[in-house]
Amino acid sequence: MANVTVIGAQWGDEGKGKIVDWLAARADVVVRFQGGHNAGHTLVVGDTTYKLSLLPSGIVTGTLSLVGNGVVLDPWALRDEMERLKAQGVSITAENFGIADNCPLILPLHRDLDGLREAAAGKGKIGTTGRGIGPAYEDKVGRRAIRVCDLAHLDTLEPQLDRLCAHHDALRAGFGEPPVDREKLIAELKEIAPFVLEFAQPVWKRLRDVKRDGAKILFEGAQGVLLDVDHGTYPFVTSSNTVSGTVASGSGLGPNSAGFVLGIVKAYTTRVGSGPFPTELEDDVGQRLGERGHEFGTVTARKRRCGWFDAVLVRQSCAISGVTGIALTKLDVLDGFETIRICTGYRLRGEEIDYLPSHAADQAEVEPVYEEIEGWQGTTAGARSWADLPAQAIKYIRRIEELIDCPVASVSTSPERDDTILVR
Ligand code: 2SA
Ligand code: MG
Repeated sequence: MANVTVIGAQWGDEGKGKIVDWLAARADVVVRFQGGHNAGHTLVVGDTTYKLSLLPSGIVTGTLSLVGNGVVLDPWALRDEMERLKAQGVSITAENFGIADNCPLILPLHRDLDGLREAAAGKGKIGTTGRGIGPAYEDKVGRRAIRVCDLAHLDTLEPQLDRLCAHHDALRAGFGEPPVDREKLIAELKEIAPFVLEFAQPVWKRLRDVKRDGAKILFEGAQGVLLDVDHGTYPFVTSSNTVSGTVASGSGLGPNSAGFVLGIVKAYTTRVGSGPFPTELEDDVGQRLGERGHEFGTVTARKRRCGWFDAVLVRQSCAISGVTGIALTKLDVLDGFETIRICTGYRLRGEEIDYLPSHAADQAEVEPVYEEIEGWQGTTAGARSWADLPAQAIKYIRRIEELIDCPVASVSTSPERDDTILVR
């Protein structure tokens, strides 16, 4: 196996966890390069279910796991997650886990701001995970962030804290909130610093060295391309770049390290939070997809919105992320539908278009153009080879492949690790 980059090609929750787990067992290093603990990966290994938010999936199998600089890190949430996993018997040490020392921190004040804004936004809210992700990235690009390496220099942090707090105090005042409690913040940072510093290192350098030794690297993306801050359904997006290109800037290895870009694609479409969703079904078909697919968020347990497969969106995601092949997941959820619809294009004010336009109002207004195919009566659940699939299911997969202009590399037919069909 060469290096592999795994990204979601829809709005997240495409079933990356299962695929990443499978690949992690074959990699020497697993790297997170964007996002934070807003991600949620569920790994089912034997009888045990592991729920990961920030830790790279390799941690469960003891594979070297690194958090790159493109991530925003909440050290308290990390400590809780590590304690939970350790209680499940997972070993996490400075040998198998590392954090980039130039990684910005998510502080309690970021979570406060995330919550205050969402509460004030009413109907216009983004539907964030409430983890402080957006405000933390804002402070990073605003050059005000406290980073992991600052934890080793807490005695000289005053000028940085002045700038950070001045900014946040002004924002908080707008919500009628008291200023940041600086003494409390410093005390919290002092308390957490030794825990973080045990794992802190220049991750770019560690990666350079393992690359030199021929290590196989798995880059583990979070969320999905349609939540990318540039290419997604802005402003209803997360605050990081979720596309494959972020592998380079978010870890400190060049763009030629991405390797095989595997786009994870669900056989239908889901989204959590607000924002446009052209193929959304608010009827009993949508209800049925949600129930059969257990469509609830790993992190926040929120109910996901469901709809038919949207080939326009996936085609766009694959192009933007340079996807080499896709892993199609949750095909079994479509078992037993009499007819299945695929969105092949949009109609916008009477005109047919073959892409998602950039403006939010246009995105909200596009109407899907559907093609209908006959469903299959047999079951695909648990299928492990092409021969196990009903002919109509194969037809559905082949049609998707054609419409998205990208080959299908694998098909997943249940949450079980082995219920996977490798296509080539
Ligand atoms: P944020 O918190 O600022 O990143 O939220 C902004 C938007 O990004 C969406 N978002 C997600 N969508 C799907 N899955 C995500 N991760 C968890 C999971 C979600 C969960 O994998 O299950 O448990 O609820 C994720 N993270 C962010 C979010 O819904 C907003 O639309
Ligand atoms: Mg998820």
